[in-house]
Amino acid sequence: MARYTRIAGSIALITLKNPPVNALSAAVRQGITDSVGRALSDPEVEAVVLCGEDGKFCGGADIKEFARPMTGPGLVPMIDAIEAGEKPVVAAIEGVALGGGLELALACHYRIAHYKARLGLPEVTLGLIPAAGGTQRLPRLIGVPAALDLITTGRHVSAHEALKLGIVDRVTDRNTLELAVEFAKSVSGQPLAPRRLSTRQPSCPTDLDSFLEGAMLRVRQRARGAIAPVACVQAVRAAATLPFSQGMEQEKELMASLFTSAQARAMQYCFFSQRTVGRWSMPSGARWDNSKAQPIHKAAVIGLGTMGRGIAVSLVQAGIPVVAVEMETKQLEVAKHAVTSILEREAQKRGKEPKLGLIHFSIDLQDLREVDLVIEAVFEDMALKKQVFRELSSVCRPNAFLCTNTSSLDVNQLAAATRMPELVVGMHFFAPAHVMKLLEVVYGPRSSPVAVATAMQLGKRLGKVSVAVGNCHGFVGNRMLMPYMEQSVFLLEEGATPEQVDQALEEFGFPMGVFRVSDLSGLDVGWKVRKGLGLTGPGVAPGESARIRQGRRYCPLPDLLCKQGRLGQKTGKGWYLYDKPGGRVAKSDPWLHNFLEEYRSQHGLQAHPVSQQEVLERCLYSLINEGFRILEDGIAAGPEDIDTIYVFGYGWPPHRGGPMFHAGAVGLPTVLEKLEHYSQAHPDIPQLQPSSLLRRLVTAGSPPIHKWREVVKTVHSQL
Ligand code: 3H9
Repeated sequence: MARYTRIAGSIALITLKNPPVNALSAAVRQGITDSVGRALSDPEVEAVVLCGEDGKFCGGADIKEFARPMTGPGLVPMIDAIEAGEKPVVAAIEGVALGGGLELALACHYRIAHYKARLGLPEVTLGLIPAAGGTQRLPRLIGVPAALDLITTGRHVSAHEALKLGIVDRVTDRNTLELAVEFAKSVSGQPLAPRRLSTRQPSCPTDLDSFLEGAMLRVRQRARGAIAPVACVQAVRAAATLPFSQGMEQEKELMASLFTSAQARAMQYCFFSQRTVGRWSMPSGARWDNSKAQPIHKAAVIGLGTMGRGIAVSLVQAGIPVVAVEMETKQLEVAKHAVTSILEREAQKRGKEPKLGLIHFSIDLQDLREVDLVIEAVFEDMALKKQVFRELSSVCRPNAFLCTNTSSLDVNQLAAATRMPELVVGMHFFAPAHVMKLLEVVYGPRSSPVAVATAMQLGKRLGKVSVAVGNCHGFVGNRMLMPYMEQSVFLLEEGATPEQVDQALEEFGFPMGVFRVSDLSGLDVGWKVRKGLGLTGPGVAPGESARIRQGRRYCPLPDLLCKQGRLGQKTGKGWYLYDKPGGRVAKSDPWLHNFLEEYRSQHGLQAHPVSQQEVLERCLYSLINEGFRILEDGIAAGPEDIDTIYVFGYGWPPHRGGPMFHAGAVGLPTVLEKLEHYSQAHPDIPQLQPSSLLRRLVTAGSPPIHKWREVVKTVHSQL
């Protein structure tokens, strides 16, 4: 709703009231419409101030209403009435003015923002466009290029950037409401026509057509198949080329086609999933709301390779003092140089001073005596990590949390090497750790709820999307990646090329196909894991067939490339060829194609044409199948956790919701039928055998994804 009050004699104050973000629900729209009408018709009111309760202007249209039939007044007529009114309306923006919230502010004649406020039109991240006039008014206020940037990326800007762009008229560190009231008084009686954005001409680049064409090209490339960013460009083009009323018509038409689209549903599911995962739970019954996090005043990172450096940078950027430890002086100096330059570069990007004083580099473990939490990021080797945990356990305070950044190793074994196993959890960051948003917080059977709550809370402070997951090989993300990667190499044995597989996955929406990613991260990473699992190297029993391991199909192709020194970009060749070691541009490699042919003939394999459909079904459904097993095993609390991990950590296109959402969108019976088909064709690949949870869900009539948790609960209760 909206509260109407009269203050300072002649000012009507309209306060949006809909916690937590004052979203524009039907009741709020009704409240604003009524209050604006009242203010305009009251002869004693000279000006109006619009604000939001609890220090938040407005988070936009109420996304929860999107799934229901629309009730109450429309946003567009409400906004138009504000702009057309004959009394000045001043928006007093605190906290956020996002989406419909900013569109509401753009209809006001003046905008005053608190310096901590954030503004933006993030509709594109929900699969939509700002369709309450945002695509038409913003270009008329700040020009086509700047508006296009904000609308197609959905990025939030600070109040200071908004002032520079011309979105707001004033920024204040005082009481925003008081200033807005003073301001409203000072402008009452002044002509309003120049302040109505709908009457302005947008400022356009001189070569508008080629500018818009170039923008469309760039947006299409970045969109990876998402339709909303393209519609954003079309709507801004309408603003640049058509009168306001016709532009509004175009905006409405574009929104109508997006609003009910599968992509918008997927992206809104992602939005809510990201929030659902914050309400974590453990099988023991410990939850986000009954487990108290401990404050972290000082942390440490042990091992300053690529991951450790990124983690240290993340901690410093969040304002947490860090002790950064390496084993030897020489390595420490190299790491110090690298961390310092990342901190300087990142600070420069944000126009801030680097917080170099917060980090202390050391080779002495005794420096860890005072820290509240340690993140171990040494080499991925169980014996080495156990040694480190034993030492940490004797050096650190008894109540210090000991976290490991392992990407797959058993957290429980590390906990067992310490005196306080309940204080040990996994904090699995993704590279580069100061950039990637995902954090898997891994609890072992002995991890205490306090330790999990503390790691989750720390993740939030670092700006990460943190997901609590159980302990198993590879946790959630990497465990699901294994069958996906296996299928991709099996497809090479059967006749596909890396180019074909990558193209299918990139057209689906991944930023990079599986082989390009493998070249980027280094083929030796997986080689080491497979050696550790006894799948290759000295651990393999003599006489075992090259293509069978532990009774299942195995593909030695990646191992063979590693043995040839083809480790990916760093050696200048892997699945593709690069112009030099460290080169970035992947080219097809005739050598590799010959090698694949020779390999097939050596193993008596008949190449057959592999369709794009088969690539997608084999790679994606095997990954999804593992996701169902993970739910069944209780490693992830719900499908939202898995989907959030994949969208934020593994490049799954958000407009496809995440792997589990995708399974629901394709239809669970279809996924089941395809898996049955492929597992019959390849009985030596057990990962293709449909999981029992998938079968159960199909038997239960394929309920919508938000009901899956109930089915999983029944499965667990029957175990
Ligand atoms: C739009 O405006 C369309 C128009 O252009 C045209 C229409 C014709 N609605 O994120 P938090 C809930 S589209 C409903 O944890 P924070 C959220 O689900 C909209 N609910 O807090 C959560 O609920 P719960 C364009 C919303 O402080 C709770 O609020 N606007 C909405 O970290 C707290 O959220 C956007 O895209 C909403 N609009 O961040 C902005 N927003 O506690 C979307 C939030 O039950 N919102 N909730 O899980 C955000 O980006 C962040 O929520 C915000 C606050 C930055 C505002």
